[in-house]
Amino acid sequence: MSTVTTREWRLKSRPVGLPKSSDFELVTAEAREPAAGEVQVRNIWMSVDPYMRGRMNDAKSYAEPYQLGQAMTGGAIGEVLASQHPDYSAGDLVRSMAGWREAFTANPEAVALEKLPAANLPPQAFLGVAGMPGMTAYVGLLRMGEPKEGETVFVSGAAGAVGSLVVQIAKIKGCRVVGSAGGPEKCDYVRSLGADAAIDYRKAGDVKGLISALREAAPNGVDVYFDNVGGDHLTAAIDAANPFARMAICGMISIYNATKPPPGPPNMAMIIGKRLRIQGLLVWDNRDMLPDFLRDMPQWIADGKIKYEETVFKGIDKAPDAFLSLFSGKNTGKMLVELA
Ligand code: NAP
Ligand code: FER
Repeated sequence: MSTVTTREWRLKSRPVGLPKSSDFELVTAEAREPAAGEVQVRNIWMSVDPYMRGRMNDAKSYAEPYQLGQAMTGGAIGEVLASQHPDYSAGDLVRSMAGWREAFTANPEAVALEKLPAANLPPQAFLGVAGMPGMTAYVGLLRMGEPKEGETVFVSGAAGAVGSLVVQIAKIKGCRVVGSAGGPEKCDYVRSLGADAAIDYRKAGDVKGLISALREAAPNGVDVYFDNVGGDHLTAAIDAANPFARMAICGMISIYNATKPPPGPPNMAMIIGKRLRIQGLLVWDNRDMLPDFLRDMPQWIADGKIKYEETVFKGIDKAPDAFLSLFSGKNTGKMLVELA
């Protein structure tokens, strides 16, 4: 057992609009020997996720904001180096919320430490397809969307971590699937996942273009909309929605960096006549579905029904770049930082 030197990313200033590199600070710190009840962990992978942008604001939300001058947090996979806790031993692979750092010493409860679930998948899969984003796709589509065989599902952000899984789960459930993503290569990827049609929202241009592209891609209308993007995508989905369509509002990444309140969809009155059900989704509310998710997802992967992609930045120094790249769509599938 010994003290380990680590580097950790702290929030230096609260970003205005798209965060800048200067909003973050890489600081050297120590992960000391564990005291009684503690574990010392070296992180191998860390996750960067769009929700982290919200935690950089000093705003009331489902989670506490990141504190200035303190290490940021987020999902991470690591290996226990030393343990003074009866449930953990050196060599255990663990997941925690102590990301944005190379190593840490903590009480397991303080960092939501857990051993990786038993499934024959690489460890970093538990940050993506078999982790929070996978669970989000699963509960958002199945519980909020209630897709029925033959119905049309529209998902935005369809080449991303959550969206790429929504596409495939909807196909497993026998739906017709339309996905939108930025650029022709991502649209090819979305089709390769089984989507019946893909919309390049950049090519579509403005909201009028998006509406006509969606009408063309979903000639029978949209029964379920899984929103990862918000803004014009939500307007287009309301336009194309069939009566009694369900909308799972999972994310609105197009407005996370807005510096003034973005306008709502101008066609909201259609919610009435179409009797739309529009529901916000927080993955954590749905822990009761975790056993089902951990049964289905590894099985679907083993059966070849679910494919998943990862985009990997290497080294702790690249973590802010990886995070910022979410907003310019540099990832296909789950964005990850490999630390060791
Ligand atoms: P992701 O989709 O893997 O990565 C973000 C993607 O967003 C980028 O690759 C980019 O793809 C797209 N994007 C960025 N700016 C955009 C813009 N202005 N307009 C349209 N698309 C834009 O991220 P993820 O982790 O899977 O998360 C997807 C969404 O789910 C996010 O909105 C996130 O906040 C939300 N989420 C919610 C929960 C929850 O519990 N509610 C849990 C997890 C995730 P393109 O290249 O296609 O533009
Ligand atoms: C996310 C985007 C937004 C997310 C949570 C939120 C867990 C919640 C926002 C709020 O409470 O204001 O990706 O993931």
